[in-house]
Amino acid sequence: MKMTFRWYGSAIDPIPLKYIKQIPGMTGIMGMLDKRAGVDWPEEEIRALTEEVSAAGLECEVIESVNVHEDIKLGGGRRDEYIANYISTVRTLAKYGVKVIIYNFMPVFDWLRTDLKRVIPEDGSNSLYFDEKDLGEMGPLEIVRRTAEDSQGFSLPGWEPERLSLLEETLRRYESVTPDDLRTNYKYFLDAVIPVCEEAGVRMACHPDDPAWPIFGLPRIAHSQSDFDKICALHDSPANTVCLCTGSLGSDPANDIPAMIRHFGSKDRIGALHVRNVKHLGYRHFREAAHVSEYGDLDMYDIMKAIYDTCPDSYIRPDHGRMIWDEQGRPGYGLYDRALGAVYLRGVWEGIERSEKK
Ligand code: DNO
Repeated sequence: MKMTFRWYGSAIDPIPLKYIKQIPGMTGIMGMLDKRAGVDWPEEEIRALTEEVSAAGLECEVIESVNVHEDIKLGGGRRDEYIANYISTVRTLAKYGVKVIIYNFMPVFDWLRTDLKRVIPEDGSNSLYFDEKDLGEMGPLEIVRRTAEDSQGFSLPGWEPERLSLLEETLRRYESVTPDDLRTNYKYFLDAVIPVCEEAGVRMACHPDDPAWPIFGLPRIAHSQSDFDKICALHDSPANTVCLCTGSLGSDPANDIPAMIRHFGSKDRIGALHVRNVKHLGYRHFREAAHVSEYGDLDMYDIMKAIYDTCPDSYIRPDHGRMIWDEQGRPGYGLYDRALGAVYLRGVWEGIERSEKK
């Protein structure tokens, strides 16, 4: 298991690499460049990022949020141009030692919440919160406005302002798109990109829909085991993998997360994992929780054991968690609770490792 930490780059991440290095068990980061979807990431910036990370004694083998342009998802007129840029980015990342690229195929929105700092009454911390009822009342424009306001000036992954400025137009373009249409366009993308990944030694890892159901009537095709079976079958290759995000999939209590890890892990189809906990509050209603099993509804021992048994060499990162100790930071990406989460997960791992070796 390689324990990593999400890092946005020194220009926009308030957390210095040396703090990440000080978290016990940390081997590397899941890095990114803050780029619009569709852009070919400049080699100079990729080189600078990977050099900075390795100078800090950490690895940069996973890159996150190489976002897919809506034209690719919609099968629009300029998709070949955007796919060519994507392929060029894949090649450059591989050249600088990147082994896994995390992306998603969610129409319009990346992850979505109705409150970015809902106070947890039990301890006074706050965390990301979602209630489908509130979503219905707000509608897409209002949710974007509130998310921007609540993010307190921090950029949020997948919420690039340029893309959201086209929100109404993009929503209209999706009106007639069915899940099968989306899968057809997805296959077109994978058929072009995966052979390049195989040649370059990189794996693509698709992040699930978050939350794990359709929102605003948009087609969503990545929120259950059978969805990901279909995605893997669109272009069957060890380079076409799942980013198994326990919290995104776990927002739907019907998803059995340890079983899904075993299913995809035993087929070598997990490229990376995001590990976090959620507390179910009702129908399509949840909040994010401390990583520790008893504080949420996901069993972290069963999750880590499934990883240990089926894909023990995976890249993992603690995800989200709460904002604690009055930390002011990018919602979902505070330092403290993610660091506690990482060390807790490392502890669970140590326990499993020792008892298995007896
Ligand atoms: C949310 C993140 C996602 C993820 C992207 C990958 O907190 O896990 O934004 O990075 O979906 O493309």
